[in-house]
Amino acid sequence: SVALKKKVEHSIQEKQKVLNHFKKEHGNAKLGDVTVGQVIGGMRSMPGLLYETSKLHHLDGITYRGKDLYQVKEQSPKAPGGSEPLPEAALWLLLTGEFPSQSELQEFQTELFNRGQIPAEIEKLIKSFPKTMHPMTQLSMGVLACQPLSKFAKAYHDGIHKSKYWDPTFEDALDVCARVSRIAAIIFHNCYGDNNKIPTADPALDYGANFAKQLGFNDKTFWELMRLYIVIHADHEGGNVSAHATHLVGSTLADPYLSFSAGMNGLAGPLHGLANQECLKFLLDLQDKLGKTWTEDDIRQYVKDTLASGKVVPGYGHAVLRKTDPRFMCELNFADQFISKDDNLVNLVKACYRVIPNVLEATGKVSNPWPNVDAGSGALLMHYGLNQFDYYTVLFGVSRAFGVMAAQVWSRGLGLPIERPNSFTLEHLIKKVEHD
Ligand code: NMX
Ligand code: MLT
Repeated sequence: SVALKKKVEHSIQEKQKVLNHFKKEHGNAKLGDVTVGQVIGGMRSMPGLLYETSKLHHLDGITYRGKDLYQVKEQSPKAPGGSEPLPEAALWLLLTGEFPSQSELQEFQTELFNRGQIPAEIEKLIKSFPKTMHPMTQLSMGVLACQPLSKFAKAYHDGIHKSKYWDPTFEDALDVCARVSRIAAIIFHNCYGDNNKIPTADPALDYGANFAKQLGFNDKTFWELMRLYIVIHADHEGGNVSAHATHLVGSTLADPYLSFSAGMNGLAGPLHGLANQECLKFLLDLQDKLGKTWTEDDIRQYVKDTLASGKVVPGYGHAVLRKTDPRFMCELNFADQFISKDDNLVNLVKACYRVIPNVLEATGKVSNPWPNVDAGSGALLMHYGLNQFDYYTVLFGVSRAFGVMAAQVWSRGLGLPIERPNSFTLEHLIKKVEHD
């Protein structure tokens, strides 16, 4: 959309002035000290990144351009008759800081639909991936298969001036967001169905509905869930592994396809995105063991056994959050609004929420005993019959594209340099501390 590109260009120019002035005036201002514990401990809470699209607060959760998820849900344009925020409106918000008007939104929806087309030979390649390959591996490879379409890579090869990097990045970022749901739909049918019979996308539908439709789901409430799911998983500031991996790889001027694929490899780890698949498995194993008449005492014991066997309780804890993840609350609110009170799995999620934080707290070492987004998503998807839980992280990946790709447009717009922090051997670290 010409309007969107103009808005992005204008706000990048304005922000660039602020950044240049700020860097000149305050480039040497200190943000804090770095401790040995942080260097050894995965850089927890160490400031180190400029990331424009979202900011995480340890108690209030994520804000997209200053709006928390409840405000996003309330203020976002909705599908006709719907109550959930629209992913394409969230993408516009992440890129510009505001929601689109109704006419801007309609034009943008059509544009994304058109950008979502994938050339036949690339679709054929993605369809040839083995059924047994993990869907996240297929997602990463599917995105890479589209990399030859990169407009940034071509523009760079043709000698584009560095002040213009953001422009082909913007083009690629929108293409990646538009294409990723098509790639994901092909993967779904590769793994669990017949990839010669993928339902077609409908230009009259919004992004979330179209994605759900291509997966083979026609329940309108599931479409609402997909819209909400994509919006709440889209961004979680810059330090989480998928955003940081995308940002890091992008900082080399690798194009958005290469960088997003790298981010997806990080999302595929069980401590990050894959936790939602692990989480559902945890709940189903619990149901398998205890039947549907479990009690809170049963859950307590099951969690203690899990901890005693040296495993983490998936869906609980967070590196930054210190309270229940608002994304989990959005999931519970959705369940309360749309799912009947006798869904055993959803009730199990709620019972876990009553029981697990106390058990984790009692270990004395878990920094955040509260549920994160993964604790609830699987049970909602199961309710609508999406029970292929190997696939859940792909849904997360489709959503994460919206955040990390919008952020990449801004990173190139602000001219951020290649990332290159310092590392130490343990010996160097010990010597440095002893000599200081
Ligand atoms: N179950 C059991 N132990 C836990 C849990 C948990 N859910 N969360 C933290 N701990 C342990 C952690 O393993 C560590 O133990 P040790 O010292 O023996 O290595 C100790 O508590 C301190 O870790 P924290 O500082 O609380 O957590 P950290 O910031 O290192 O890690 C997570 C954050 C999210 C990786 C961690 O809480 C975890 O593994 N949770 C379960 C997996 C999960 O739900 N991941 C999804 C994250 C959200 N996402 O959307 O990606
Ligand atoms: C995320 O959404 O990326 C996760 O909650 C992990 C994180 O923020 O570290």
